[in-house]
Amino acid sequence: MVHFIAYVMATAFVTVTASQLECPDGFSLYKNYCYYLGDAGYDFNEAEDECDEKHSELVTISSSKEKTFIKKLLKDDDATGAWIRADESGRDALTKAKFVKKVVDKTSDRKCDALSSALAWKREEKDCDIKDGMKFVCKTRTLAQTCTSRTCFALFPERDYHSGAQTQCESLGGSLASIRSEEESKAVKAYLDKVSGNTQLFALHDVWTAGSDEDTETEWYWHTDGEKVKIPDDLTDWKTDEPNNVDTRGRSENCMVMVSPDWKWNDVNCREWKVSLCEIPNVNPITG
Ligand SMILES: [Ca+2]
Ligand SMILES: [Ca+2]
Repeated sequence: MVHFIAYVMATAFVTVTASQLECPDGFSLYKNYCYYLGDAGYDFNEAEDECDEKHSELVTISSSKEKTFIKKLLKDDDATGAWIRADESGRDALTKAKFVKKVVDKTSDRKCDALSSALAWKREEKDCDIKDGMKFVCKTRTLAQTCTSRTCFALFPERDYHSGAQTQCESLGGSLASIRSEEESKAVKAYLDKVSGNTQLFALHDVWTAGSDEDTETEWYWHTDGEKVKIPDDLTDWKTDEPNNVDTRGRSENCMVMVSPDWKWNDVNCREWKVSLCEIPNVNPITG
C-alpha cells in the first residue's frame, strides 16, 4: 500500500512537470527540431514538394553538430546522396562554412545542393533533375511539438504581427494556439520552459496565442481555425494588472501573448513583432 501511494504521488508530480518534445511520425528529433529522411527517387523540386506536404522544408544546415546528426541519419540508412537546401542569403551563413564544403558539378547547368557519401558528405552541387539514388532531408518549420489529447502545440520561430502569425500557423495546417483546459495550460507551459531553455535562435520572451478582444473590448475569445470561442473565466491566467489595454506608446492592446518566465497572459498591441505558438491537429502529417 505504501508503495502504491508513493507510486501515485510520483506519477502525479511527473505528469505536472514533464514535457516530451515530440515529432510527427517518421521524423527524428534532434535538439529542438524534427528531421525526416525521404526515400530515393525524387528530383530536387519533387523533394521540396514532399517536404512541403509534411509541413517542413529541405534542411538548411546551420551548425556542425546539425551536420553530424544528418550525416548519421544518412549513414545509418546507407544512403549515397541526399538533397538539402543551401541558403545563400546569409541567414544561415554557417551553411557556407568549411564543414559543408561545396563541390561543383561542371557537367550540368541546373545546380542544386546535395550531400554525397562519395565525397565524405561534403556539400555538392548536382544536376537538379537527378532522381536515382538521391534521398532528401526535411526539417520542420516549427520547433518539435508537444501534444495533448486535443491537439499538438509547436513554436513557429519567425517573428510576425499577430495577423501574420495566424497566417503562418494556418500554412502549417493549424492556427494560433488556444488553451482549452488546465491540462493544456500545463502542457504548454512545460513545453515553453523546455524550448526556451535550449533554443539558441532567439531569446524567448513572449509568444502569440489565439487570444483576442479585438471585436469587443474586454471580451476575450480564442480565434482559431475560423471559429471564435469565449475564454471561460476559470481558465484565464492573466499576469497581475493585466489585461490593461494600453501599451507604453498609448496604443490599445487587443492580442494575447504568454510571457516568460511563468507564461502567464498579457494583452499587447497586435502589431508587435513576435514568434507564435501554433496548434496543429494531432494527426500524422505523412499519411494525412
Ligand atoms: Ca483590449
Ligand atoms: Ca497589457
